[in-house]
Amino acid sequence: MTHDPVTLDVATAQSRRRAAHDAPFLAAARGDTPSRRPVWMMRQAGRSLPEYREIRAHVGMLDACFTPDLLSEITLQPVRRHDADAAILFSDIVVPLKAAGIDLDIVPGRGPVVAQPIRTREAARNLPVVHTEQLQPVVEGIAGVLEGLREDQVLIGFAGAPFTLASYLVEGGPSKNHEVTKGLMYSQPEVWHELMRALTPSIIRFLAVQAEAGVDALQLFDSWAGYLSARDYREYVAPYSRQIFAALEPYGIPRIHFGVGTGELLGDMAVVGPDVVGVDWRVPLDSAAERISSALATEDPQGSPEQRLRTLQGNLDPAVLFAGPEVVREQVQRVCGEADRAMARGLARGHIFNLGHGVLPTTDPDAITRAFEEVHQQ
Ligand code: 1CP
Repeated sequence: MTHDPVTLDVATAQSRRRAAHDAPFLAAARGDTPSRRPVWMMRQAGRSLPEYREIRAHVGMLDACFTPDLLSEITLQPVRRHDADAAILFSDIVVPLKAAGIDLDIVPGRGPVVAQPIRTREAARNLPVVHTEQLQPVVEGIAGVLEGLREDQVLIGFAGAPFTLASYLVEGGPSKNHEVTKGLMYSQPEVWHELMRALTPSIIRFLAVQAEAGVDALQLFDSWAGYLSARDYREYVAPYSRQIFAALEPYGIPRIHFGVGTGELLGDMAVVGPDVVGVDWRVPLDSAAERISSALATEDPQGSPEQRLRTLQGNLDPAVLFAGPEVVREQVQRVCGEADRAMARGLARGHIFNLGHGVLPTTDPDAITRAFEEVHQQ
């Protein structure tokens, strides 16, 4: 199957966007000085919150993702509770696949499970591409979130990157080592590239739909890219992620890229086109900034020093939130200090505080609120 290029409606996106120009998140993403240090946390919406568990007691995960009122309410819960500078849309990386008609479910305690794993060229070629109309509940949910946010708070839309999505499709569900996926990638590269080519337009469309519904920023999650060597990342993944970032550029909103355990890939993930690079907790932010700026310099030797600067996002270890207020305070200060050092050394242009991966389900919500307060004092 050949895929039509995704056409963008930049004017609609601009008309839907609120005047959140001075929002701390946007200032930090651009490299301006924010009025306070912005903070949000991956998986801030979800099981750590009793108000979320109450809603989810009566409704399945995917049903919640396709019910506009519920998805706006769940998205706003952590923003209200923790005074977050950004909301992340309550959805899931498999939502565009489900919307396109792929038979999958999100199984409690496990994650996305796909009824018929995609392992052949034919299956890859026949993968449906999502249409805008199939994502209408997401568009309506976004409108509800935007109504509930203050002007200085932003909404982040997101999608899973091709490698991470492919892993669920090829394995058939969550995987520890991603061996079926990598086995296919190495043994049948033509099938792999067919699958990447089939997924890329759906990812672009899912992100474009969110941009045109008015989100203020977009994050591409390549959660499991850290399982790849840099060489394999460049050959099998980077071209598609690069295509996605390039396609979104006309919207002019910050584009964030993040993966777990990607210390060795930070430079490669930075050169495919994000404005903000998410860093997991294993690499101090100042070391991360060195890796990012040196990769950008190598990629574009003629570029100006400013062109080598990205905003850092991260990177408190989510487990620190279990260690009590004193440790949280110290560790928040350490992370902010590392980010400030990177900026002072001219290696980064801004800092958006986050965890180094998602909030763990058993985290005490009050510990999260205290961490937000601590960041705002930095
Ligand atoms: O019953 C439940 O509450 C299910 C748990 C859950 C939640 C809360 C899943 C199943 N998805 C989500 C929401 C979700 N997923 C959000 C929005 C909420 C927020 O961040 O505040 C986001 C951004 C995601 C993205 C997502 N889903 C990623 C990328 C981010 C990451 O954490 O790395 C991935 C890898 C998934 C797959 C997925 N969905 C759900 C689970 C448990 C998993 C991971 C499964 C695995 O370990 O492979």
